[in-house]
Amino acid sequence: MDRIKAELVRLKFIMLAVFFLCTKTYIIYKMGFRIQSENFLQEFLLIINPLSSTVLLIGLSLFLGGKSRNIMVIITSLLATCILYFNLIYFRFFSDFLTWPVLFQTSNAQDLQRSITELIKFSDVLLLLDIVILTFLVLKNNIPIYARGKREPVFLLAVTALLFFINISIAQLERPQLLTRAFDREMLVKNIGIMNYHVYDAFIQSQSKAQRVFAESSDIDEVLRYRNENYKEPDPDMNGIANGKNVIVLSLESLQSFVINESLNGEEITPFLNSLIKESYYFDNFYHQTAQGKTSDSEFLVANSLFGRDSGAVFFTHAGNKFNSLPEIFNESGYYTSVMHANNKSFWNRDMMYLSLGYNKFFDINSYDVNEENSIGWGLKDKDFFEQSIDLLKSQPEPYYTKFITLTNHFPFELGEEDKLIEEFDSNSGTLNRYFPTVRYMDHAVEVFFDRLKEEGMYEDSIFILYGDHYGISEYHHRAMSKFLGKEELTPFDHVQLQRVPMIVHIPGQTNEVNHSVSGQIDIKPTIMHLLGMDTKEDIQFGSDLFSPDRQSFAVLRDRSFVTDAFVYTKGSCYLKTDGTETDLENCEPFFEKANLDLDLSDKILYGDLLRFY
Ligand code: GP9
Ligand code: MN
Repeated sequence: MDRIKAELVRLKFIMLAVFFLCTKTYIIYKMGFRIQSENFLQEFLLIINPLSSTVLLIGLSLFLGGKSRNIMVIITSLLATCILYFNLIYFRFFSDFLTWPVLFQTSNAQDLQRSITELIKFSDVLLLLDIVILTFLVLKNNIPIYARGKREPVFLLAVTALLFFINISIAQLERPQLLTRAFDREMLVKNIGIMNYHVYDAFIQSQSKAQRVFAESSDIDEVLRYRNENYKEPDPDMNGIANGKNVIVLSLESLQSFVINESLNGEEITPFLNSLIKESYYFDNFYHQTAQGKTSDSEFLVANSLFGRDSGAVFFTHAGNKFNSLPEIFNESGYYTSVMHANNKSFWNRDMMYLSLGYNKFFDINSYDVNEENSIGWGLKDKDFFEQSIDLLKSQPEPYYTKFITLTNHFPFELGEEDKLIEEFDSNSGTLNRYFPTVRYMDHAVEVFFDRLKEEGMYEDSIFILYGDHYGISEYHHRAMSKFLGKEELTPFDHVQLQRVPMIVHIPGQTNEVNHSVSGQIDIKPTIMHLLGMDTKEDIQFGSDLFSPDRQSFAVLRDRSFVTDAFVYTKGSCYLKTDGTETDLENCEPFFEKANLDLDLSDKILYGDLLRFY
């Protein structure tokens, strides 16, 4: 007991500095970054999350003895304060946290320079208060000088590890998959703290850097050969059919195909989409090909006809790559390109990635009037989102390519009573039960959008691409899902079939056609390009035009499952497409090569940043 007491006395100065820095970090969280919490646990995390990194940083002084130890405490406090302050200045301008790539991006820095005087406040001097006190104490010789303790460094590392473990466990409770999905910088800062976030960011960035360094320009030759072999001529009747028209893309949150043309308690689930399909080209064997990056993966697939990563989110890891994206191609053809989505711009690192993809403008949450009344769940309700978007759409020069991303039909599928147009389902899964009314609501919101476009005379001159971004109901809800589908149980085959999402191409004045060929999000880019009469021969892409007469009916999912006209391959087994019975693996084998080459070559481009050589 006495030894512990003695040790604590020895550590008094260091503990004081830790206390100061943690308090300062918390104050900056609340007053600078204006981080809000929704419950006690989140607030608690906010208070404790600076601890592990602060103890480690200030504790570095334990490796020294004598006078230098106290000086080191002051230096590390100052260093941490600088990091916090850079973030604060950056935040005041961009409402976002620093990332390593941003530090080396000169364009951002120039933006900052111009307004640096506005970003610095006189009261910021207060951030140095602790440093002043610590320095004063040392100068006044109030702090005893100790020799280096042998065991202290080990003790330091153990305490840091323990504190970090406690932090991460609580964070994992609050935000499952926090680190693997890494969707939002604010979320990361809220959960693991700003310093740990910087370390995590450095790790993610270095991972992708390594492969890039070793890539050579000749690496792209194999990809070019593969692309040439797989190029498909467009359908002459469809090629250029939408030339010069505005292109409106709707990314429909968590919409899966199993609700299309179906009803619940005698009520249609998607009456508007069902009627739209009757005047559109509808693809009913179309698959999402996303993984952990969810919406952002689907955006990546659509923009590049390249696959996202099998883990993590390409929007975070490869935002610095060179792409030949759809928005860029549209820009070159004289189009104005934009995204409308009423969420924080940093979510999924969109603000950074959209710069790389070349969008002219991102209408994020700040372009919308969002308040308590018009929000639910993740934010602005879809109907209000579309209504408010009309004026934004009008403000754009024509022709434009604009993508809308809806939000209401997002897990956990919350909806106010007044917006419930159909009843919930009745199963053991609240998630699945609530899914139907939110899908129905989104369907209604899209209807309102179309009505408004017609009223404003903006409908005729546009073509529309609507697709589901990814699944909304995960495997976890299979029991409930089997009840809805009227099946005894769901097999891996059924699971793959549930990865189908609606894909609709609506060209005003064109008649209806249902296309059963197997396809996926990777095919959207060449399809749009050909509809606009753009040449895809020179473009590196892994999909093919959905209208092309000789396209191969095929889709590979990101987990390497694949689907052909006759077979479904998943989890090492081959199934007959007709009835889902398991069949000889030999039947699926001829397609292994294509499935693997599609994914592997696409990955090669991504990890090697090979398009910079093209
Ligand atoms: C958030 C929205 C939802 O902006 O795109 O993201 P998700 O969780 O579906 O990937
Ligand atoms: Mn989504």
